[in-house]
Formats: sequence, structure tokens, C-alpha cells
Amino acid sequence: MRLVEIPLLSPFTTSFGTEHTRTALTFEYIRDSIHAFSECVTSTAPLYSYEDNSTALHVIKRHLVDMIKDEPFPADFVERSRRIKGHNMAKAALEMLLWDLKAKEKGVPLHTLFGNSRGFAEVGISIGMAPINEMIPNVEAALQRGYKRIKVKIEKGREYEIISSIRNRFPSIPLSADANSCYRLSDSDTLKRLDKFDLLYLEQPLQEDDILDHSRLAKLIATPICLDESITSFERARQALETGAANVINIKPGRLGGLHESLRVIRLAREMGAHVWVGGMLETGIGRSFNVSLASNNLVDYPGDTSPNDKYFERDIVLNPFKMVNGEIKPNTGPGIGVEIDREFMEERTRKSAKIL
Ligand code: OSB
Ligand code: MG
Repeated sequence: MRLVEIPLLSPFTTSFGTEHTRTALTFEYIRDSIHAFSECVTSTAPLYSYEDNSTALHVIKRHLVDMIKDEPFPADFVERSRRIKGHNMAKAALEMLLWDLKAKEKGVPLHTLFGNSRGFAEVGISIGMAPINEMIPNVEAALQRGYKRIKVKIEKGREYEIISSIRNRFPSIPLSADANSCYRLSDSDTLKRLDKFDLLYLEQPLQEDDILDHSRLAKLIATPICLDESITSFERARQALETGAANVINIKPGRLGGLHESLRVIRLAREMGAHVWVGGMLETGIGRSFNVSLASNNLVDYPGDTSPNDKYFERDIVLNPFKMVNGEIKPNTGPGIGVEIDREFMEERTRKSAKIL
């Protein structure tokens, strides 16, 4: 285990706060000549969900790490760890470590293990909040770089200003907004005023645990609803889709406890006529590579938040960052997640490390 701290190129502001650095809990599993890696998507504070780096490390060390001693398949680890309640991000860190291990054992790139690979991911951008005279040039620059969809963060009180300004300046771009759960059902009139801006979807308007009110909101506004924070399992996804709370799902393997559950949700959503895309949590090159592999799956039908590494960091802990060409990123060709670790930089940015198995 290593806790690495990498400065973000620019601060990232959402309705729950501003991030200046990515403090990532990373894992390396070594057996013979194989080195498998993973990254936990938690951060220093429980602002996106209840987990943070400390709770994740605690749960991993105390309750989960022994379950990977015999190198189970990811699906078996998911079964074993089910009796530990919640803590999906902690579980996902080990589940993904096992996926990388299995792919490296076979000597194949991770995305090929999922079946149905398109060979590339379609890429959109998530733009943080800032004064509107900074957000407009950020959108412009993203369009010039070839991003296929622009998502902007909004918060209560600024939604109309942000969306109307961007829509007026760019009348026909694929545009969405992410509220990170800052509204209540009683704000439906405020959200209804966004109907005329033809957003692809409004992401996570209401509380994380509120499928019921999302299904009510969906009937009150014309903009489709995409759920992120709320979708913590296959069953939650089924409930959201059955009740009409969402018809778009942001798939984050960390939030769902791993890639196995993510693939199940992707299949379910598409069978039920909904749309899916792969999100991000400001991951370093390690976590990013898992996301790009998953986003390359043919069933993923909307562009995701898997930007190239240089959107986030001046220098990342990998030597082979992703390049975006025409709004597309290809998964690495090496075995597993295919990242080459920048050992020197990783060492320099390590704040804490320990052998935990
Ligand atoms: O809600 O999708 C989100 C980042 C951190 C936590 C939550 C979210 C995000 C993003 C950025 O939107 C996605 C990315 O570029 O990694
Ligand atoms: Mg989101």
C-alpha cells in the first residue's frame, strides 16, 4: 500500500468542495515477476460518499486483504466480501487488483477479458465550477481538443447562470450538468428552468439514497436524469431503472465495488433501454487505465469522463500516459492495465507506505 499525493494542474470545484491535490491510496501485489496494481477512488474527506482514504485502508487491512491471499477470481472475491457491508471503494481496490493480476497472468490487456471491446473509449470532459468568464474558455478549449461531450459542474443558485451562458455561446454541443446531489425534490421548479437548454442529462440532482424522489423528479422535468452517487449496486441500478428514477447511469467501478458489478450494471441498463458511460474520480494513471479499459466496452454507449492524464496532472505516476485522438483513447496494449510505473516520481510523492499482506 502506498498513499501518494499529486498536485492537480488546476483546482477542481464541485458542489461539495474544491480539490487541489489527488491523494491516492494505491496497491501493488507482487508474485514472481508479476506486479499488479490498483487505486482506491476514495479521497481525504468523505464528501462524495461516506468512504475516505482512512476508512478504506482500515477496512482493507482489517477485513478484506486476507480474502485475496489465495488469489481468487474477482467474482469469487465479490462473493466472499459480500458479508462485509458497504465500503465498496475499499472492496473495489482489491477486486481490481485481482483483475489486473488475472490479466497479467494470461498476458492479455484487461479490456479483452470483458469481451466485446470496441478498442477505444469515447471521451467527454468534466469541467469544474469557476467564475463563468473562466468556464466559457475552458469549454472552448475542451471542444478544440476534440472532447465528444462537455459536462459542467453546477450548484444550487448557479445552475441557470452556468447552463444558459454555455448553451447560448455553444448552441448545439452535447452538454450535461452534474449537481453532485445538492438539490432536494422541492427544488424541482429551479431544475425545470433548465429544460429548455436541451441537456443530454442532469447528473445526480438529489441525495445519494433517494431513488424515490429521483423517480418523482423525472416526471416533473423534461431533462433525462443520470445517476452517479445513487448507483452503488446491481440492485440499486435495477430499482432506479424500474422506477424511472434514471435512464442514464454513470458507471464507476470504485463506487460499485469493482469491475464485476460494473459489467453487470452495464448489461442490465442496456437490456432495459437505458444508457451508460464510465465516470472518473480524478484518478492517477493507475485508476484511469481501469476506467479506459471498461469504457472501451461496446455496451458503453455514451462518452465518459476518462480524460487523458494531462488534464489533471503535470506529471503522473505512470510513464505511459493516455493520448486522446479525435476524442478517443485506446486502452494500453501491455498485459493487464498496461501502465509503466514512474518509480522515481511515485517514490517522491509517497507520503505513507506499508506491506499489508
Ligand atoms: O461526480 O463525477 C463526479 C470527480 C470527483 C468526484 C466525483 C465526480 C468527479 C468528476 C470528475 O466529475 C471526473 C474525472 O474527470 O475524473
Ligand atoms: Mg457525478
